[in-house]
Amino acid sequence: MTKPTMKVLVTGAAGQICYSLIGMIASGQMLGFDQPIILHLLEVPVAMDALKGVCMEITDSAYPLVKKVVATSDYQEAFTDIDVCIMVGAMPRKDGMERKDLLEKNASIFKGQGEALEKYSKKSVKVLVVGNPANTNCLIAKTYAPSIPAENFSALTRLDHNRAKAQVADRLGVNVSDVHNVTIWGNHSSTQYPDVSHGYVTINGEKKSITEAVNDDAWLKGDFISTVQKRGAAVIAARKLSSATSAAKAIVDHVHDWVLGTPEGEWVSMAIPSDGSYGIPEGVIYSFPVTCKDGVVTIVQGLKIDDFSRNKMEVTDKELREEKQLALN
Ligand SMILES: NC(=O)c1ccc[n+]([C@@H]2O[C@H](COP(=O)([O-])OP(=O)(O)OC[C@H]3O[C@@H](n4cnc5c(N)ncnc54)[C@H](O)[C@@H]3O)[C@@H](O)[C@H]2O)c1
Ligand SMILES: *C1O[C@H](CO)[C@@H](O)[C@H](O)[C@H]1NC(C)=O
Ligand SMILES: *[C@@H]1O[C@H](CO)[C@@H](O)[C@H](O)[C@H]1NC(C)=O
Ligand SMILES: *[C@@H]1O[C@H](CO)[C@@H](O)[C@H](O)[C@H]1NC(C)=O
Ligand SMILES: *[C@@H]1O[C@H](CO)[C@@H](O)[C@H](O)[C@H]1NC(C)=O
Ligand SMILES: CC(=O)N[C@H]1CO[C@H](CO)[C@@H](O)[C@@H]1O
Repeated sequence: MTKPTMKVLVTGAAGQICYSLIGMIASGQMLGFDQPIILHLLEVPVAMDALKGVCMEITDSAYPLVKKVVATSDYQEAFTDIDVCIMVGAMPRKDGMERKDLLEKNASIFKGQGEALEKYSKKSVKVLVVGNPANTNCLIAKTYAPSIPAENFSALTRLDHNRAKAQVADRLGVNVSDVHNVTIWGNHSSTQYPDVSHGYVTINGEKKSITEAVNDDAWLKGDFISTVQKRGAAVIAARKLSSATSAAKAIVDHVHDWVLGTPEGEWVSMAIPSDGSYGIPEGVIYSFPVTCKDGVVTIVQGLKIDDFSRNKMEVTDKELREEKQLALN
């Protein structure tokens, strides 16, 4: 029995993240190795030649799960009947560029694409916004697609989540898959709060809190947090281009867990419309610890928040609210 085909739209498909991403999706890493897909690839008209090259490479890779590829710069063609929408297309942040500049220039992209979601897509479409400023772009797209449930919009903080896990694993010399329940709170920016206070590691089959295993509070409250917060900038400084292959991997992880479920005993971080949990008022797209089952995202409840965490969670919330004002004006 083959599963019904799923339609996946990727925007910014000729860009550098998508150059890593499309192959991962086409091979089945994102939606399952038994899930046939139709790829919709959206680009701006000037990038259509480059996109043609990408399409040739998809053909040449001979992916058994790819039933069809639609490469287009037309919103109707791109957004019609899609099941998953991955919005990567935007202007990447360059060395020294302020996010404010990006915001003004690119809010209009997400307004137009939100309207296209509203008009052409299935109401059950799952939307992931990656293009920066991701949280606020997601809010804009959601605003212009009012008939799609808010629960089906999200922005990417999984890259930050993965970075936090990797830093802890490296510090402890353990497998990254033995690090669990770290949280990214807030905005995908340098004010995000990577929080390991509820996390645990499995060492020789035994669970231990990360705080206890690391046993270095100064590092956990200092260099660890700032390394994760500033990792994106560090990659840009080194590569002169923003993170691409790690962003692609994070996108695949995010959508995989959203559609197919988070593993038992584990939560992940997703930026989603706040429902008031943890005192973060509604109205912003904020990253929370979540579990997913049958396509439904649930915020992990009841975590104790100490003063150190509370303060950091509020800083990032305040910033998102300011940005929301700016964006919606
Ligand atoms: N949330 C995260 O964790 C995270 C991580 C890394 C990068 N990013 C962001 O992802 C975005 C893409 O990064 P990249 O390195 O692939 O950039 P890139 O410049 O290589 O590619 C972006 C592509 O988007 C296309 N594009 C622009 N406007 C478009 C539109 N209206 N419709 C369709 N396509 C459009 C461009 O033509 C370009 O090919 C950037 O905004 C970057 O800051 C986010
Ligand atoms: C979050 O915070 C910054 C403020 O420095 C804002 O400008 C930025 O665009 C936001 N980031 C995202 C990804 O939304
Ligand atoms: C979100 O989308 C899924 C399918 O992708 C759908 O089953 C679900 O009903 C949607 N969520 C809500 C709250 O409607
Ligand atoms: C890391 O963990 C994964 C999953 O448990 C396992 O498959 C892999 O072999 C481990 N790798 C190492 C180097 O221990
Ligand atoms: C980790 O998160 C999962 C999902 O919320 C939860 O079931 C589990 O109890 C958590 N583990 C620990 C040790 O807190
Ligand atoms: C639609 C839109 O305004 N896009 C802009 C996004 O930002 C880049 C970089 O400044 C501009 O080139 C785009 O025109």
